[in-house]
Amino acid sequence: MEMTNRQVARVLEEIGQLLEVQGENRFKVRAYMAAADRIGHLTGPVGDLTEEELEAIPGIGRALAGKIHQIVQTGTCTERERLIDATPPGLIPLLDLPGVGPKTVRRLWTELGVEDTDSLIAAARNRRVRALKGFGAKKESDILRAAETAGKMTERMDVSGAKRRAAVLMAAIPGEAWVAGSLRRGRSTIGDIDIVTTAPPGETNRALRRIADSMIDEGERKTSVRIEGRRADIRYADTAELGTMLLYLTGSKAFNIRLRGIAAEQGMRLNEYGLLMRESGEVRTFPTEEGVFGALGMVPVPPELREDRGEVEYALEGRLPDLVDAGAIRGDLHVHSEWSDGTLSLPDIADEGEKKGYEYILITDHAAGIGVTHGLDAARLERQRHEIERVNRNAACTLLAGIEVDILADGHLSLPDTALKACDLVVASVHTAFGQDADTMTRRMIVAIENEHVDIIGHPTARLIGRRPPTAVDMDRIIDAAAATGTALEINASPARLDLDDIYIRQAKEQGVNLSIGTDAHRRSDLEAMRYGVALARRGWCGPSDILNTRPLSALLRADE
Ligand code: DGT
Ligand code: CA
Ligand code: CA
Ligand code: ZN
Repeated sequence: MEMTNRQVARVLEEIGQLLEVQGENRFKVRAYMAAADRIGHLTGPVGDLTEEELEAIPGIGRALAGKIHQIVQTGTCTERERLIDATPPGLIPLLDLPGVGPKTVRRLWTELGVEDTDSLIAAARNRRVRALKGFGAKKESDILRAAETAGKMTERMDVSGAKRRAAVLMAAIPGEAWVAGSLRRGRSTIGDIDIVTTAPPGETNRALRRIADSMIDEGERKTSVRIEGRRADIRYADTAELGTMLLYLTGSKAFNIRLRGIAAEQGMRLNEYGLLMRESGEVRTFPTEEGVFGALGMVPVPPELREDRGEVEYALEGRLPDLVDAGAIRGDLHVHSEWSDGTLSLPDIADEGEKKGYEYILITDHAAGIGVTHGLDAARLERQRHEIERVNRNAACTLLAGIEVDILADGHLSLPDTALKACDLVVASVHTAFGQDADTMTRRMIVAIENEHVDIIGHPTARLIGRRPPTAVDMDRIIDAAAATGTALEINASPARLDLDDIYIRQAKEQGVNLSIGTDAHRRSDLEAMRYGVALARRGWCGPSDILNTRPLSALLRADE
């Protein structure tokens, strides 16, 4: 497996951080950080360089060249392994907490004996962190909040991890199986995996025993397993009862309760095995969900809507909203190339777009700004536009020249208006100063929304599932401002983000705000995330006309005028 320059740079950066946690020589720390930067900026693959050629790079000496060579070959090096061995494993995740760097981790460890998230939370609650020189009560409460959020957030899986585990289970089950629960409803995070199957329980349990980490509970009606550290519930159903079983296990709980109420009003009792007619005592069973909905006098409710947020009333009246589906998507509006921190070349992206049957892909590399290495300045952006024009001459999928510009802490953008004006579409996003209070963050983003060159606000809350909480932004005000200016809000489809929440998507849609779905792809496989974004749009009750990237190219660009 070939390591990308970016991956090699990450390993070097990690070594630098671990050296700092270990309190080692700061020149050595700096040498690794500088080497990471150099490797990140190389034009060709680092794997093509010999040790001698590596050594010829300024700032990379013989010892470092040897280590880089080792990293390219094996993904790690003895120095990194030594550091990992010397560092309590619970300390390493602390490096990812917002506002906590290697220096802080070192001091928490050596001065307070903190070794993991739990001991950090305990130290902060006991007011021991503020006692450290230079820390104080404010920093202590920031750290406590970050540590508590991180702990809570890792309790749920992101959808890609859930899909991967579900696929392993489905492949092992000797018969037909269907995903149910929150995963089927397209939620952005998943508590546990739910699967319904008509396969024989005995044989299935034996098969599951072979692939699961452990069996939590094993039976003829249902079995629970642990797979890759997470829980999955497998429910056995007869084909004749599959409709009510799938309906029950898909939920949500609130939707199920409503449905039972509807049944009760009509003199019936609904459970996972069928529909009991109270008067006659007859039990009707249903092989499909459609049959159950029909018997209740409802049109079938798509899984993404099943939250008891008004969909039941609509379904009883037979007029559910027309929801966007994957087939209506004509392009991706957020893709990074190797011009910034992505791995794909522009021709690669055009090829991928063609394979997907897309009409267009908006190239949105990072603009130069705080915290982004490789960001494009105005000159490189212009060069990229020429390259895009060249690629477009023989591409079936049109590349659009866009940019992902940073919304700086005061709302100004990290590129001048003249550079933005030349873009087909501009995505503006927050990538720094995440900790601003609600009012500052909201005003900051409204300045960007009101900028006439900004077309789309990228990942509006900047959350990273399981890793960084949403900013304090007041989404009501953002939606109002987007509605007033005609600026679109992004539904970021990356499973790491899935940013906006469905309730805000629906609110934006209801206020006439356009939504754009972008994968934020940095590598080939990331482009597959579009379906998660579509599921989220459906959860926000969006139809095709609410989504910018269902428009044909000409209409999309007209929206920019
Ligand atoms: P999760 O796992 O937290 O992401 O969310 P779900 O919706 O997958 O919830 P889960 O796994 O606890 O249960 C799966 C489905 O089973 C749920 O969507 C509806 C149904 N269910 C679970 N508990 C109850 C309950 O107490 N009452 C009713 N009516 N249905 C329930
Ligand atoms: Ca579940
Ligand atoms: Ca469950
Ligand atoms: Zn971004």
